[in-house]
Amino acid sequence: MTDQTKSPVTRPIVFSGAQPTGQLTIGNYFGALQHWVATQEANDCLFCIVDLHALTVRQNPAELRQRCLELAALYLACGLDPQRSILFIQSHVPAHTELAWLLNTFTQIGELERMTQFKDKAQRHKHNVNAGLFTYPVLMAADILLYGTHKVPVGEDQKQHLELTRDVAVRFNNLYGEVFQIPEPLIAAEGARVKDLQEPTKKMSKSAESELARVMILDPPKEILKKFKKAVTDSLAQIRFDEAGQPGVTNLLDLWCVATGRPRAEALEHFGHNLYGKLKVETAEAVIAQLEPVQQRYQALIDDRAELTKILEEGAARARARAEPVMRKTMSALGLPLDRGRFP
Ligand code: ATP
Ligand code: LTN
Repeated sequence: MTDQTKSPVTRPIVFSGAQPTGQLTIGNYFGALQHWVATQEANDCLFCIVDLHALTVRQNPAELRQRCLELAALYLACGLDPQRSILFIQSHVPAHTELAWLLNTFTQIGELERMTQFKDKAQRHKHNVNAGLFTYPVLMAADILLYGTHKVPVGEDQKQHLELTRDVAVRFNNLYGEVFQIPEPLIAAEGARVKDLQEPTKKMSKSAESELARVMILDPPKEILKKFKKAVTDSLAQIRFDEAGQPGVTNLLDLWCVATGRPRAEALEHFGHNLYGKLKVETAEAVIAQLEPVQQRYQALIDDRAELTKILEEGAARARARAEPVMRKTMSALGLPLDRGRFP
């Protein structure tokens, strides 16, 4: 039996999400979205727009609403297919926050204090270190565990959150029996850690201060070329993979590999003893070529608000139904009453 002919029930369940906190970068694309598209073939996938996570940093309400739609259009433009996968907005499925509350009581403060994303964000948003920022990983654990997820395709930066999710699920199961499926992270060998073009020791982030630091999926080709030409490298004048000694050059080489689909050895052969100019320009060209079809599809999709809304509403209805069995099992395990109307 081929994967396509297997029923959704027997295919592994995949869950992932991105925050509608701004335009997505090529880090999000090569680290996550590109892999999500590929996983649709053989898996039963749910892809979420995690608007509740975005609230951990202050958002403008009208912009947040618009960004959810833009992110939905981008999901579709990248190739996520609402016929095959469930695409939805997190806040449309109340079970995410319900389960998050229950899981809060199985998560230790010390565990959350160790999360590097919390430490980074608390540092960057000193005036608003809210409790939601602190318990962000618990809501993420709820997202994942709610659907009996087997695999979670994410970038390297999310590995620690996945480990916490697993720890919480194992802890719960040890106390109450096999309620949660223990999920595995799916972190690609390439593209999982795209670096900031100006400070190549840091991950490329949507919210980086300098615009030159990040390349957006929807940046016009001219912009992309400009940003790559200004990328920080070094003065060693040698092309090699050396993350510690030459992070800028290594990042460009890795991006060239991921955008062309060619292996590292070929990159070294191709760029040989050239100066960095060729590396910058050709990496930009490879990235532009990858993004061009996505950009074209996006323009056609973003104006059709009615269609986007319909896809998201249908996705949410399917997700709500899918979330119910785990929610029931969890409540039952904890001794919570099951007759509260929503669960006949
Ligand atoms: P923010 O910068 O606002 O915190 P983010 O881009 O880190 O946002 P998400 O939008 O939630 O966060 O990320 C969606 C996916 O993109 C996640 O799977 C994440 O691991 C991946 N990702 C984000 N940045 C990179 C990067 N630089 N390289 C590879 N993958 C990344
Ligand atoms: N925290 C993730 C986004 C996210 C997520 C998830 C990813 C929220 N819930 C569930 C995978 C599975 C981030 O990338 N910042």
